[in-house]
Amino acid sequence: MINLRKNLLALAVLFLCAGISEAKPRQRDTHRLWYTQPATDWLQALPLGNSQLGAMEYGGVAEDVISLNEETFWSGGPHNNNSTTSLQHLDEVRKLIFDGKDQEATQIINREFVKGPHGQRFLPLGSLVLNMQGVDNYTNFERELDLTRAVATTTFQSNGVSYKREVIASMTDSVIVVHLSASKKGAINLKLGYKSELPCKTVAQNGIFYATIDGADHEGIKAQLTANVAMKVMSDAASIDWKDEGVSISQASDVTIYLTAGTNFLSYKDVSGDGRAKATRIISRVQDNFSKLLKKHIKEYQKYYDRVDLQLNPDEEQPVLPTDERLAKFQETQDQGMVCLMFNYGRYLLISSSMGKSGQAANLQGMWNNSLFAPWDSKYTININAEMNYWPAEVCNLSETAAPLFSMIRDLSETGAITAKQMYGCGGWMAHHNTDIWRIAGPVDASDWGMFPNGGAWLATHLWEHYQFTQDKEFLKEWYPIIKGTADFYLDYMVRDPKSGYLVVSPSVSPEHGGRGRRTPLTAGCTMDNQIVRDALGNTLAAAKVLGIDGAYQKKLEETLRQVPPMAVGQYGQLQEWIEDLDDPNDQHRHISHLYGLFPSNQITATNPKLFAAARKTLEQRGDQATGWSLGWKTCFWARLQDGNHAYQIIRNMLNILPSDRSARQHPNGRTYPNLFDAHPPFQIDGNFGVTAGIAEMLVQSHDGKIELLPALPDAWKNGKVSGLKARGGKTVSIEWKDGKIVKSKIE
Ligand code: FUC
Repeated sequence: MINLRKNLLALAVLFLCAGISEAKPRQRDTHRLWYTQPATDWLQALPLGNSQLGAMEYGGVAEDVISLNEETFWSGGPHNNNSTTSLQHLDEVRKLIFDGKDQEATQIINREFVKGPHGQRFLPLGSLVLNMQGVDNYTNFERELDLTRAVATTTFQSNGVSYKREVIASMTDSVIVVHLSASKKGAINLKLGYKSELPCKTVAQNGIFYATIDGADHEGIKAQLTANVAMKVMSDAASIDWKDEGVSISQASDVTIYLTAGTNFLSYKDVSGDGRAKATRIISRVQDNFSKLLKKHIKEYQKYYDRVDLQLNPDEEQPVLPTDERLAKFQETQDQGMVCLMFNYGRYLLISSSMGKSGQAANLQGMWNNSLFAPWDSKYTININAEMNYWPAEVCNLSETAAPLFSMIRDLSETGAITAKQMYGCGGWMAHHNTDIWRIAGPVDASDWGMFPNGGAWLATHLWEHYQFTQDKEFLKEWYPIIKGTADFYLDYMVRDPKSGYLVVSPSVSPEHGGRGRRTPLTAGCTMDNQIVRDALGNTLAAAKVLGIDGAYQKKLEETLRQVPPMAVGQYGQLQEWIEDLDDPNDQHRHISHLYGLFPSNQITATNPKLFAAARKTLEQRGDQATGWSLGWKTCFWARLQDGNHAYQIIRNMLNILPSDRSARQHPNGRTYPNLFDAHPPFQIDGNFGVTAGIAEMLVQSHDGKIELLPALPDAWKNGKVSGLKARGGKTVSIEWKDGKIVKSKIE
């Protein structure tokens, strides 16, 4: 490791020295995905989004498809999934767990606690289909996604005419905009249509084309949402023919298509909105021509994207290859521009899928889904995945993108208060391992996954982190009751373990994983429980201190914290996942929940060498392969262990192509699709966000009371610079290094 120790010990105060030199012109292909063929499936298409509307652009020639999403279009309607019988069985279940009868307890939970429904589905909106005449034979095809401007562009030539198609999800005007232009006057002859796998009616009225798409019933919950798409066209065409089945545009050289959508969703408990009126209002309001809209969009987008700049080995020659070929060769080339591209893509995806207080948080697929039945319903798994989505938010200087997450937390603090009271007789609020747009807080699926009572408290740690990074006291004041609500829940929910005498969370599971000799994951006081409790109570305590309130309550928190089981090192030198030493050193399960204390929390740091070494042993035992999201987490873990080379090895394992066609079978370790979406497989966006956070974490850390620069720099990142990353305490960090040694740095 290049000069690691020296860099490690670098304290903030030591680096208030020289400023960073002017950044070189951007390395273009660290900010651009490009291809020489149209996409033949969805995992080759390129994502665009303005948080409310999402689009996947295929870049077809004679036929192009733009697959669409609207963030509030989900199956079902307002409901909850709280059991009314769990409370009367709670004591019995706890006793059975303490007596080692986890199987009997599991049966009761499956019968009395997990009653369903098990979460609703995020639905596809349908697709805009563009059929262009006279371009069957084409040359010089290229399509790209420019991350510096959030624009997808397709260009080709046909019959001596140059055609260009640009697509944006406008960040300022709530519309998807498709702009087509041709070098020859009148060369564009185009038909626009709409298709959806859900029941859909289209109609043309007063120069607006509408599609009305029915929602879906799911698990006995009736569809209460309808989506409305509205589209209009501005063009120099000789004629535009509006028909209910589509729009025909003849002899144009310039066409701008504006498309928006709305549903009747207003909140998790209110579906009395009018999606058609909303869509009509938005589409009627947009009057700007493409170049004006584009300018506004780019300006708004760059406010966020331009905050951070990362360059790794910038003087190294980079392969000039289409992105899919470049990715396929990465194991050989180890071209670090590809790592930068992945990092930039993560920032792009977060800006595109998560903005605005009234927006929806990024779900398992961000906001891009073309399937009627998306994997895991494309909902929110809150025993790791939804949290991982937001790991880059603060450190990558994109605090604003967390606003939709905070709105979801606020909703859950309401629905989860009912769950806490009704299901467990507790105050405060809680949520289990899954939720959806209706903010269900009860357990789903079955005890093995569902009986995780810590989803709400884990989410709420993001509120405290936001304060840590921004030092915004007003924010802390506003959100304190919700942070405190998670502590209130544990104060009531925890019970005394008759064996150890500690206060433990019960019933619980260490996410989706059981220990040796146990037949089910059901348990009490597992390591992750205790770590999350320490954060929930500890963050509440720290917040109360900052705000100077709740003196007596602070004492109670302190007393309780002393009674939470400490972390333990087991027989194989590993950090124990459970209160008993049940780990199997050959087990390579994807969830490494007990290392929550290492990342995202800060309970295991180099200042405690015993736990630090045990965490390392656990990671070694779990190996370097995993599902996409688990690799994202492992990158963060190795970064926190300050082992840059190992963190980089995990990034390499992630940057392993998984083709989206049949040849996928030959790539069992493929973890990144041709469009750079992360592969669990299937596609899950959390891995994209996890690795983005991990790369940032390799460069700057601030979780242990100091700012560390280049704490986990791998040998492969010999030279480089980064600017604009954030550290706790409201600091902005820039670093430049050569031969692994810092040459310039700035902390503002
Ligand atoms: C958790 C994980 C799975 C998957 C799902 C969405 O259940 O264990 O691997 O990522 O969430």
